[in-house]
Amino acid sequence: MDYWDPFIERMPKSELIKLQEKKLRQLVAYVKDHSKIYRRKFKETKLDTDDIKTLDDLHKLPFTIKKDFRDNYPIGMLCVPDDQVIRYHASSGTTGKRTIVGYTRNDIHEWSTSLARGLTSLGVGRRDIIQNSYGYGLFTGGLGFHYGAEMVGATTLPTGAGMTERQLELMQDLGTTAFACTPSYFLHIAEVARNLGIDFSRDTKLKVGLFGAEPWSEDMRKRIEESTGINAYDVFGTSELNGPLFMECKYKNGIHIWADQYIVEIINPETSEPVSEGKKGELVVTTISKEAMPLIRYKIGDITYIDSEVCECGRTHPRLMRILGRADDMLIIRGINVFPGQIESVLMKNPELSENYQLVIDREHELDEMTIIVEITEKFSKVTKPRLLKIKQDIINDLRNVLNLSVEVKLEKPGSLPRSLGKAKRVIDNRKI
Ligand code: DLL
Repeated sequence: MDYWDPFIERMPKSELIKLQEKKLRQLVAYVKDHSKIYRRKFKETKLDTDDIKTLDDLHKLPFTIKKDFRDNYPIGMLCVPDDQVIRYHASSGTTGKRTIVGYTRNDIHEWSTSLARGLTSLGVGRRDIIQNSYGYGLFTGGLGFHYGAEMVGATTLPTGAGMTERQLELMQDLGTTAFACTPSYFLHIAEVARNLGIDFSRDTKLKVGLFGAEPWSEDMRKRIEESTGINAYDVFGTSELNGPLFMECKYKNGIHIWADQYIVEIINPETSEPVSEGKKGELVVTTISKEAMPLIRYKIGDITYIDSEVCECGRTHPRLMRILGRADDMLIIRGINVFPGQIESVLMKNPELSENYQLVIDREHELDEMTIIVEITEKFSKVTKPRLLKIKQDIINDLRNVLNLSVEVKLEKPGSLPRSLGKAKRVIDNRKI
């Protein structure tokens, strides 16, 4: 097993905690000195910063939320003078005003190091060619992966998003071994490849997919791996914490967080109280290595759970189990909590159904109606009407069992739903609430 930094990655837990505690104390002193916003937050919560000594004191610190970025737009969250900032990225702002994140030279180094550790943990290194199809520009996916890939000495092919046929041509011409993009865009690439008669195992050297930036299920992974013969790994991150940061190792048993750089907590999204290890809740992260825009107890909004057991690969840092959805993505349909991921899991168990689906929610006569539109795969597109009716009824029954909810299902021809180059838009909520 290769490690990027064996000393840190296999550090005994007790030492790792000591390191986190030391860096936490430094962080609290740093933001007190460098940030008006945190000074104000500490004052409002009557926090005596000398009281923050160990991880047990973490809960005394105030949360940071996306609104803090928005209220202090564009760069009020900066803790360094402008001349120390060497880059800005911004989130797309689809759910409100965009957030701008600044980076010092050291922040870029730490960020690239997180990715270098992850890439090494899943076996990608200097002999690999990484085709990076995450969007370059303000989105963190492109440049984030680019720097991480260069750090491990891989050859980077910075194609960015889109131009699918060109992606496939370059993949074959240059012998791409690892492909980085959203899982939904990779499904689109795989579909175009099929239509062009390209077989990944026969015609390409592709071995690894580095997929993230949007939720995807274990069943989706199975689909991708079985249909293309590659190993699909989950990558997690968010722009406020730098960008893509953490990934699964070869064992695909959770996403390795780097505890010397980030402290993670899981809280109950309703009460904000910590939940016990292994229980689902909202992810909260404190950055203990960032300079330009460090964050204390940042509520990311994603729902997941943590496993702190040492991984089979020997790494001692905690692992995020799959991201189950966002606290604010949870749909409430006729009073029932529904995560889109639960629906995806049911759909993906049916070999007749493709990975292209959309959930449309309407409100008719004060009642929520959810329609699931899903494409039939090319292979099954010629099945008889009675068979189609049977498939549809089976999905309705399975969803009723899983969600406790009756939904409408529409089966569509292959190619009828829009495809995405980046994050897929799966949910269309037409309710005016
Ligand atoms: O999506 C950073 C990124 C780029 C991650 C490339 C991975 C790969 P944002 O645009 O700020 O940053 O979106 C962050 O996307 O809070 C999650 O809700 C979602 N997300 C990211 N990765 C995953 C994943 C980038 N592996 C938001 N599974 C996060 C599920 C994910 N959701």
